[in-house]
Amino acid sequence: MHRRSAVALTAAMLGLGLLTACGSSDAGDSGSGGSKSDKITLGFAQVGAESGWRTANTKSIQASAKDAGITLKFSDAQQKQANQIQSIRSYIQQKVDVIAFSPVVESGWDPVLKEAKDAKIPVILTDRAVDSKDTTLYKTFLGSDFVKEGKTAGEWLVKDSASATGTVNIAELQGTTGSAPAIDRQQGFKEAIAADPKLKIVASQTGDFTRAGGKQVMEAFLKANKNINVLFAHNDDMGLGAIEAIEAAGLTPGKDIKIVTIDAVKDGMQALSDGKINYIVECNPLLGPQLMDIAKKVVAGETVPARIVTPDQTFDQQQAKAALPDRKY
Ligand code: GZL
Repeated sequence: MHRRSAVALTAAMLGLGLLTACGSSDAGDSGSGGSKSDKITLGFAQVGAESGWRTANTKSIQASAKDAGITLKFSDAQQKQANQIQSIRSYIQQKVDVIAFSPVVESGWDPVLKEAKDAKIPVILTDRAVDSKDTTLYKTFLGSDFVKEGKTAGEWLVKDSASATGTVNIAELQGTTGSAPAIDRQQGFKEAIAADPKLKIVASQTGDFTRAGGKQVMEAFLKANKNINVLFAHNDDMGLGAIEAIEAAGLTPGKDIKIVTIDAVKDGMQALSDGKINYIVECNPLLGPQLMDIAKKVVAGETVPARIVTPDQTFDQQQAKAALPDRKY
């Protein structure tokens, strides 16, 4: 019998209380009596709450699970890989139906993903990727193309600097060291600015995707470099922190130092509208609906594409002004 119809038949029999599902977990099982409800239980191990983007991403996942009738077990790793690994192990012990997570860094996931595979629990990568060579360890990677985001930011700078005479000194605030978005955005940006030899990165350091990190590192950049012309921040939050440092140094963000960032969260879009940021490449955090759809398909044994790319757009000042009133995040 085809797997899908077997699953459908099992679900029907479960509904009639004719079967108790094997591997059911009593924790959080809202089913009545001995039979497990046919509700899917998804274990999600989130990176943390480091930025406006992450907050919006968490809200999207939580709201979408509710809308989809999926029981969500959720953990916040406070940007520590050990905490994410511990959460995934806990979900395996609880025998959830499916696991999803946004890997805080690319490396070091094979052992725990092999444990999930051995437990026959499918894994969905959301937002960020892992560098594992064994792609059977997860069903799909749902998220934006970070290399393209970095490239788009760099291409804007090449155009914007076309009429500049002399060297354009660039400071770069990198995201979390070892994370897919930091590695890929840096790569894409570097590839794009190679088109114009006057564009030079004179300072580059991680601000860990946080506002406080961006402010602290920008203060150090400004002390060490007297002539920074442009800031490329891997996310809005670090850019917003850098704006505080730039203003405290008596400079005008968006004019004395042009700023290009990635995410397009509301606070970033407001700064763009106010002229303190000059250009933003969006990275859409609202992955919840797609994640729930993928979770249902994966649990039903359906095949899903190995890579699902989230579409992004870009904003200049006028576009930010127009988009702000309806901005969902
Ligand atoms: C990108 C996401 C990044 C955001 C940051 O998909 O992983 O992490 O750009 C967030 O704001 O902290």
